[in-house]
Formats: sequence, structure tokens, C-alpha cells
Amino acid sequence: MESKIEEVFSAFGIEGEVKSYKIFHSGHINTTCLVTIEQDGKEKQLVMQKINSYVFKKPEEVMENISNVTNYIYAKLKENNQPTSRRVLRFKPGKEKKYFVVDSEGDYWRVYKFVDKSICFDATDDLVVLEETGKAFGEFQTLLADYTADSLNIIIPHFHNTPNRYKNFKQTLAEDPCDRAKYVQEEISEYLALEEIASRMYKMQKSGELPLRVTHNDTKCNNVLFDETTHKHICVIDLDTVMPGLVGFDFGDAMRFAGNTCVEDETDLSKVQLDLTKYEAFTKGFMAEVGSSLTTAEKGTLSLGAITMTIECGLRFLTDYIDGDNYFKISYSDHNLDRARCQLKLAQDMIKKYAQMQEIVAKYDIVKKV
Ligand code: GN1
Ligand code: MG
Repeated sequence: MESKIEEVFSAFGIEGEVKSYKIFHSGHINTTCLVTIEQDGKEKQLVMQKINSYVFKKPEEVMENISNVTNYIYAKLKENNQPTSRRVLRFKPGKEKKYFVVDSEGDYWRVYKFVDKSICFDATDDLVVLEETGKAFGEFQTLLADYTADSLNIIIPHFHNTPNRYKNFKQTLAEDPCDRAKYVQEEISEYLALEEIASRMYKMQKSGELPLRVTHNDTKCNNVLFDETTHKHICVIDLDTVMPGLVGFDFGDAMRFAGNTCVEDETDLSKVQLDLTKYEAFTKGFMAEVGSSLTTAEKGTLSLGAITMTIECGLRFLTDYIDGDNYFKISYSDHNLDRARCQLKLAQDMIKKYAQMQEIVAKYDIVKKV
């Protein structure tokens, strides 16, 4: 890694002596490294990331979206007389004002300033942190409300097109390249039984019942930075998949990840369920930021968004398991299968708790209460 840091930093024209580095392991896609350098006697921290080219076929388009969106948020904060420091990621421009460099092996790298005194949570039981997470993703929506969604590059076509995810799943199953389908017959039929419910929101969008907005599309709680002392949210990170999408999917993916009583790859399924107190805390924060600008249909499908995202993500894990683990990084051989089983259990529990989830959303529907 040392020589790669030297190579990438020199391509970016970053001067100074590399003091130390630390590799982060929480993301499933990109390789992320925190680098401490000394510049003019002062220590400075930078985050260096290799963009996964299996997942992101056009890294230059990823960086075009990210630089445009972060520059837009920066300008918006200024316009609203809000502080800009730490509130949005700032990427280093490389040559020709492109926000990446390509190394000798053809890999794409980006670098941004580490947000000082920030932390992120891979999981949390702290309801205040969950409410702050809701605020962070709600605020992200609000800041980008006037951004022209059509101008964004479509980074991964059909990313949250659940019917298409089912189509890919069935194709992979038919090919069964690693002869693994025989081990997961039960999971396969349980996921197939959920196809109709998981496809509802996509159909509602297609028929014009749900609008497309600029969405984050990967709203895991570890994609929010918090102040290390106050635990207030600072900004949203991991902007790779910012694209037009459904607000219910941003809400829902957040609850898939942070509303679970367990981690995403919990193997003791008796522990896996939706924690309604976590769901309520997140909903409170999210609705306070963005609730008043959502349509009735959008508010009415936030809970369904959580069910949809949980099924879809689990199905993607199962597809990748059957395909031979090409997409998500894994730490052991059945990792994707464990993730898929955990999501299935969570989705089934959400379906049972649907009425309570809807009541919680209604409780924080500000417009209705006025
Ligand atoms: C991936 O990059 P990371 O780990 O934040 C994935 C998401 C999944 C998530 C599941 C580009 O996110 O869609 O929901 O794993 N990102 C991409 O943990 O596929
Ligand atoms: Mg990501």
C-alpha cells in the first residue's frame, strides 16, 4: 500500500511525508484507506479510495456526479448562510480538473479531506444517533431538492429496479455457474414468494404514482459522519450511487441496515428482527427534515420501502452467492449466503410489523398533524 499511496498522491500533486495509514474494512465495494501526512510541520489526514471497476464500469462518470453534487451542496449551504466546514466532502481535483487519477495498473483513485473529529457507526442502539441519521439523509434530500435529477449520470442502470433484480436472480439461478443452487432451495423459494410485494413500488413509480428525486441509494448508517463529541450528524458520505430514485428506497435501505436488532450478516437468525424503537427514532429525524415536502403516496410507502429494500438487498446477496461471490466483498465462503438469510428473516419480520411501521410514520407526519 505504501508505494500505491506515493504513486497516487504524486499523481494528485499532494506534497508531504506519509506518516501512517489505516485500511477501512466496513464497505463491501471500494478499498478505502486513511492516510496521515506531514505538510509544513503539520499533520493532515486524507482519505484515499480505489473505485471498484467491476461494480463501477465508468468511474469517470461516478466522479463527475460526485463532484457536481458536492460542489452543489457546498454552494447551497453558502447560499443558506450555513457553515460549510465539515458539512460536505471536498474532493481533490487531479489533472484537467477531473476528480480522480488512474494508476499504472489502470485503477481509478480519488482523494478527499478527512472530516476532522468525525466518527461513523457501523451499527448503533443509540436512539439519538438514529434520529440524527434520519435527519442526515432527510437533509441530504432537502439540499438536493432543486438539483436537476436528469443531469446525473446513471451509474448503475436499474440499480433499485427490483423486478429487474428478480430477472437477474432467475438468470443466475438458471446458469447456476458454481453448482450452488442445490444448497439453497428453501431460500430460493422464500425469496420468489416475495417477488410481488417487492415489485410494488417500482410499478408505482412507472405508473407515475411515485416521483423520482435525487436520492443517495446507499443509506447505511455507516455512510453518515457524526461529530465525535456531540454525536450530531455532520454530513453524508459514499456518494457513488447518487442517482434519480425513490425517497422511500433511501428511507427503506437505512431501516434495513440500522433498524435491524443485529448486524447485516448475523448468523443466529433467532436474534434478527426489526426494532420498532429504532424505526421510530430514524423516522422522527427523517420526517422532521423532509416530511413536509413529500407527497401522500411517498409518505404512505416509506414502510413498504423498508420491506422492498430488505428483500432486494437480500436477493442481491443470494444472487451473488449463487454466482460465485463476484460482486460483494466477502470475509468467508458463505458470507453472502448468511447476509441473504439475515435479510430474509428481517423482511419477513417487517411484513408482520407493517401496520405498526405505518402508525409510526403517521405519527411523525407533520402536515397531517397541523
Ligand atoms: C454495498 O459500498 P457499500 O458497502 O456501502 C452496495 C449497496 C448494498 C450494500 C449492502 C454500489 O454498499 O447497494 O446495499 O453494499 N453498493 C453497491 O451492505 O452495490
Ligand atoms: Mg457504497
